[in-house]
Amino acid sequence: MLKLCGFSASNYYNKVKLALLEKGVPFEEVTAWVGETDLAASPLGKVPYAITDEGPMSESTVILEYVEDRYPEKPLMPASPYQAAKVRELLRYIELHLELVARNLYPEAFFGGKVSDAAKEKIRPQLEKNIAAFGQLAKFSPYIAGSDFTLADCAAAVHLPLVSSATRIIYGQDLLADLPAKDYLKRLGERPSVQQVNADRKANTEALMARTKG
Ligand SMILES: N[C@@H](CCC(=O)N[C@@H](CS)C(=O)NCC(=O)O)C(=O)O
Repeated sequence: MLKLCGFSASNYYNKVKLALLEKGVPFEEVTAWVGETDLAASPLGKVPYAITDEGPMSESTVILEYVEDRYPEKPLMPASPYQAAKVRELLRYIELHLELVARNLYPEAFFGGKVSDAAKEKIRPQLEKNIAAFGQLAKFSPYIAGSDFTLADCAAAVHLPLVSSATRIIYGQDLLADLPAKDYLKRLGERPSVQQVNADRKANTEALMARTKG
């Protein structure tokens, strides 16, 4: 059985977990905290990583696409090559142009650290530009790529809430507010898979806090 390694407070881990739950693929969760990962499976020490019957692999979107190819029942990608590319485009925008840029704010927004004013000033226009570009591509009708729930929703469900709250905390303004992201995330929150991921995330975040304090 596929083993998903990492921890449920991680948004990257949850992106993959959501796809597995949505597809009904049996999997085993193996806790691997940062610093305690299998470096042969994930050479950068990042989570998530997966252990398959054929060997290990790292990088959440790579795992996501592997899961989709390996378990084609209940597809989360459109059959049309063009529409599939549009889903991948959204995945890339969310991961590279939203999450990775907003991530620079997380030390202060979520972890009690400090981000310099210069960095905050530099990040804000980047995020504004990237969010506007993402808004041109995202459909929200009702899902991020259109009428069907896809892999891009697995990414949006875990990354958009963090972009929203990090920018609200740091800039006093949710930079996603001009997009219909709030209603979209509320709709997604009605799905049992998203509810499970969120419940596990809350419990695991407490465990993580207890570890860092202890
Ligand atoms: N590009 C990676 C990013 C994964 C990532 O950054 N995970 C965080 C946890 S949310 C992590 O492992 N951080 C530890 C580190 O970067 O050393 C992916 O998509 O899997």
